[in-house]
Amino acid sequence: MTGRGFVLALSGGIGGAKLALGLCRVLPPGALTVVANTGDDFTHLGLSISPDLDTLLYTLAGIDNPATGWGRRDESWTFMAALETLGGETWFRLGDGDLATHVERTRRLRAGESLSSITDDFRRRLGITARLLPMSDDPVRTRLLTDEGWLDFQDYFVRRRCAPAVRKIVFEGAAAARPQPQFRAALADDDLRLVVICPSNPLISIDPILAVAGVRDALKACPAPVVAVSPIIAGRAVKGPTAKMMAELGLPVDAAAVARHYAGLIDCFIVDEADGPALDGVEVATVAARTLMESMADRETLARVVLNAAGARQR
Ligand code: FO1
Repeated sequence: MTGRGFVLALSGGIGGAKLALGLCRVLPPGALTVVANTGDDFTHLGLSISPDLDTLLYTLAGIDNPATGWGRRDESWTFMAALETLGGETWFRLGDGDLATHVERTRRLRAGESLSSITDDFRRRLGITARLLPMSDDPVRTRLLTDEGWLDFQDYFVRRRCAPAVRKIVFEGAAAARPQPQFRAALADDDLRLVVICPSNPLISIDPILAVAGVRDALKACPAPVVAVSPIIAGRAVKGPTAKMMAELGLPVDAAAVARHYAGLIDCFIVDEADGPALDGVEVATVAARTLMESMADRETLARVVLNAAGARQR
């Protein structure tokens, strides 16, 4: 990647945030825009909580909890302990510092400010040089039909620890949701050099973004190459329920199934060395690389692989 232009990354969850950080560190300031899934968002204890936006805010600001990938590092838990004594709901863990994010976001949303505007202010205050956008300022809520009936996303993911078997996933509100304006504009911007689909769970982190009205078509019409990174390595997900969900939905649990899931949207697929480069039944160009991101160097190296793959495949 040389010269002017910017990169757009679609991300949700922990894995996506790791690559977003790698991209942020190898690109010039202001050359990265990250679009976050908001299908995980929910109202809890009267607070508007946006987990994937917060995972990106904390990760890009270097204040994320390295053990969990969500919430802040060096947290204290006085609020949770006090809530427990009062019989409040403590299944969704809110650290004292993280609580400030939810309280301030809720206050500003109630005052009529958009999620985008609040997010942009938060990222600037945290010293983040990348632009961070919610996929939409309209509400979209992921819900799952399981063998225990319909569950809201955080109920399924946190309270039930992904145990119920998933039969169907829906994104309530997505068809009526408008893409965040700068996100929509970026996809048609001549300065856009690359779109990266980060190694997030395709079913619950990327699909909600693609389900927002007009996004899939805008991505197909996008002049820039679209490169996706596989979240599956040698048949297993690095973290979270991706593999379990794919199996429950009847998908083969391998990188090729992810490439097919993105068929028609991507120009290049980055797979782990354990799986690639040849993927049976997959037409799209594939590049094999180390996709497990343990160190900061791993994050930056994978980011460079993604940028180079795009350079090699200008539409
Ligand atoms: N994930 C958990 O597994 N347990 C939690 O208690 C938890 C709390 C939490 C608080 C704030 C936040 O931004 C994220 C939090 N997450 C928690 C992760 C959350 O469930 C996200 O939706 C996942 O990271 C998937 O994107």
